[in-house]
Amino acid sequence: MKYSSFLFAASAAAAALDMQQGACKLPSPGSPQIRATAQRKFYSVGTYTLKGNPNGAAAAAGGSHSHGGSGGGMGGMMGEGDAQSFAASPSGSTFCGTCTVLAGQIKIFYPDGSPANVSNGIYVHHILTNGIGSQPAFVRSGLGGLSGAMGAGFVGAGDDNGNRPWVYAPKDGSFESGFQIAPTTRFSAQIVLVNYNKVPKTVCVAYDLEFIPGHVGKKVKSSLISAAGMTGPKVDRGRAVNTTSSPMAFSEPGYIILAKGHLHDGGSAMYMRISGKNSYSCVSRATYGHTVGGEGGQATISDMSDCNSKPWRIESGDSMTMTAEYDLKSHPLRGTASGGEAGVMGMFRIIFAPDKAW
Ligand SMILES: *[C@@H]1O[C@H](CO)[C@@H](O)[C@H](O)[C@H]1NC(C)=O
Ligand SMILES: *[C@@H]1O[C@H](CO)[C@@H](O)[C@H](O)[C@H]1NC(C)=O
Ligand SMILES: [Cu+2]
Repeated sequence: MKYSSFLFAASAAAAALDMQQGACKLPSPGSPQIRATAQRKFYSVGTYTLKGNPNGAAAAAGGSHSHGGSGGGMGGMMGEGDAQSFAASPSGSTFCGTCTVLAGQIKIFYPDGSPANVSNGIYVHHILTNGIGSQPAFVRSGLGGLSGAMGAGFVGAGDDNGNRPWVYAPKDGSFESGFQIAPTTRFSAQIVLVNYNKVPKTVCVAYDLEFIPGHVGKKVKSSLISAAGMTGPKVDRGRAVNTTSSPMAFSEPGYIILAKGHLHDGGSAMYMRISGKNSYSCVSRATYGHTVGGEGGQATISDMSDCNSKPWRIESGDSMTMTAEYDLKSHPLRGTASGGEAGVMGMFRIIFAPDKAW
């Protein structure tokens, strides 16, 4: 579809929308993926209206690249000029009450229940949902850990990682574990979206959760750990470059259930290596595919592979090193709707099931 007709169709659809809150038709989720006996449901945290963007998707296709390539670091986290931020404060009773979440994924819908996504101009910059209340760190990550600053990371989505569920229990069934919540558990959600449409859009943010009622198995910890401290990885316009962390030691024994890289556009892969009593490696590779505004737009990351085929045994003192690889020759930084370039990040989301209850 040509861009002009895309916009015409989009504005006709928007005219028919009214801005009522909380009204979203949610499709029924599929069957459970981790345990056949689990339940699966959609829970909405709210309806959000995004302002129209004067430059539309043209900005994503050809940003003016006005700022340098030294890496925007945390700018990418907190939002560039084009991102619109909302805060939500769901509690356990917004979700499944007293339950153990085995897997979760955020899905965004228009009020009629159709998916809002990058093809129709809605780009998920970040949705981070953190438990309020501290989660003792399982890795001594120094500055690179957001784990210290935030509670346990619940289901989230990033530029790249909305397409696969976060998994809190081993798929191979070797033990039971999950993200345990209670009705009074409080969360703080930061919802950062970009609207590449010229017209306002209303979307509904829903959590697709697979869970078991009650508390079962090991209570997981979930942290986002950076390969490049708070400043973000290096980038170079002319070639692919790696940024490698210093070694970070695990501070308690347990199992890694899931490791999944988080990159922004421009990134090609995240590498993790663990050595000590145990040794593992994980490559989480970016696939580019989706385009902003449909055909002909700039390619953005459509998938990050993850490592979760079986749990990895970890002993206290095992050491982890991470590398973030950015390749701007193959993939430009995301063009922001205000004509600039988006910042970069290089992190791993780690879901850890400690031996010791906490
Ligand atoms: C976006 O949703 C539409 C359905 O409304 C679908 O056809 C399209 O493939 C989706 N695009 C992406 C990138 O998921
Ligand atoms: C980055 O490091 C990984 C893992 O060691 C390696 O496979 C890759 O080739 C490196 N890339 C560059 C650009 O050096
Ligand atoms: Cu990010």
